[in-house]
Formats: sequence, C-alpha cells, structure tokens
Amino acid sequence: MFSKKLSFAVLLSLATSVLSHYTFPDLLVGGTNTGDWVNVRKTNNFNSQAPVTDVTSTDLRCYTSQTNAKASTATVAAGSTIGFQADGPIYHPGVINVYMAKAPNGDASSFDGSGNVWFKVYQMTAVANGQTITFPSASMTTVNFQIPKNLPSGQYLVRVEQIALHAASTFGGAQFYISCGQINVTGGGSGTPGPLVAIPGVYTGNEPGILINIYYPIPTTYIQPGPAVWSG
Ligand SMILES: *[C@@H]1O[C@H](CO)[C@@H](O)[C@H](O)[C@H]1NC(C)=O
Ligand SMILES: [Cu+2]
Repeated sequence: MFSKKLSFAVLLSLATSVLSHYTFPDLLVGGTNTGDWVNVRKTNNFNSQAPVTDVTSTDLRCYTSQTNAKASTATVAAGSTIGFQADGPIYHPGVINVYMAKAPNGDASSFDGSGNVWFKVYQMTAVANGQTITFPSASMTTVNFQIPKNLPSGQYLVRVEQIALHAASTFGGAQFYISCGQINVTGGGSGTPGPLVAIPGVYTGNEPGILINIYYPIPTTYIQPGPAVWSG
C-alpha cells in the first residue's frame, strides 16, 4: 500500500515536471485580458511550451521562427500599467525582464525587432540575503509593469522573458520563456530610452545570473542579467 502510494507520488511529480513549462499568450490592458495570441505573437512553443535555451538564437527575440506570427496592436497610454499573463503558474524558480523596442517605421506588425533597439522597462530579480535565495516570480501567473510616462508615443514590441534557473548550473541550462506583444503607446513624452541592446546579443550565457547553481552552494548575491531598467 505504502509503496503503491509512493510510486504514484513519483509518477505524479514526473508528470508535473513535464507539464510545468508555460507560455505568455495574453496581454493585460487596463486590467483586461485581451485573449490568447491576440496582441501577442504566437510563439513556436504554443503547444509544447518548451523554452529557448540558446541565447544566440534569433528565437531568443520573439520565438516565432516557425509561426512567423504577427499580432494585432493594442493601444495603451504611456504611464499606464499593462501585463502579460502566462498559461499557468510561472512554476520554475527564475527571474523576469520586460524589454521594449520602437518600430522604426511606426508599424509594430512589420517590425522584426532586429538591431540595437531593445531597452528594459521592468525586472523582477531574485532575493539573496546571505542565507537563502528566493524567486518572487515563482508561482505567479501575471507580470505587470508600467509603460514609462516619458516614452515617446508610437508603436512598440514589448517582450517578456522569464529566465528559469533550476537547471542553470551548466552552460545552456537556463530556460527562457518568451513572448512579444505589439502595442501602440499614446500620450507619451520625449524621453530617450536606453541603454539599447540587441536580442539576441544581449546575453552570452556566461552571465553570473544565467550560468548559476541556485541550490548549492546557495548564492549569497544575484546579478540580474541585461541592462539597467529605463524608467523614464
Ligand atoms: C495608435 O494610436 C493613435 C493615437 O490614438 C491612433 O491614431 C492610431 O490609429 C493607433 N494605431 C493603432 C494601430 O492602433
Ligand atoms: Cu518547464
């Protein structure tokens, strides 16, 4: 009886670990979920939910090399809070970044996000206090952030990334869960967002916040990958 229960528990946990990947298919605008893959470009992993692990791949950008998806563009006010919603709990311990890039021709739908065009608008890092390291994003389902008030009006790609770190102790082990939304920012200002980075290009995979064993020895500090947040 006991061993039967035990093996069921083991099976259940294996099943859970297979099913526990996730995607970010939804945009939250004005507190409303606008639907799956409506304002977010449908990613290659819409079925498998499998992550990107090669930081040099073009799929690190929007993960749409197979779908070639475009989305419709949501209008949002500068200074307002929007978000991404995952299709399940953001299960793996890790950290979050949100980047934006302005469509140079004013049209987010036709913008591929190439070039030194991405700036960071939000991050949720790990908290290391010398004894423990914790990951505030773990088990959340939404990532909310503010569109900087001084951001110039216009159309942008907005890209969420959760970097899952449970297997990050070997090179290429960190898992990137990514998607790109399309937004039309209105009522903006005259700020100059930066620093600007290319995606891929922003990471080598050797960053101390990407190539890291989060279990042993327990890290006493954590360095968030990517540039500083531009808050306008
Ligand atoms: C973006 O917002 C501007 C200003 O409100 C509006 O004129 C334009 O039609 C919007 N474009 C899209 C694609 O929503
Ligand atoms: Cu997973």
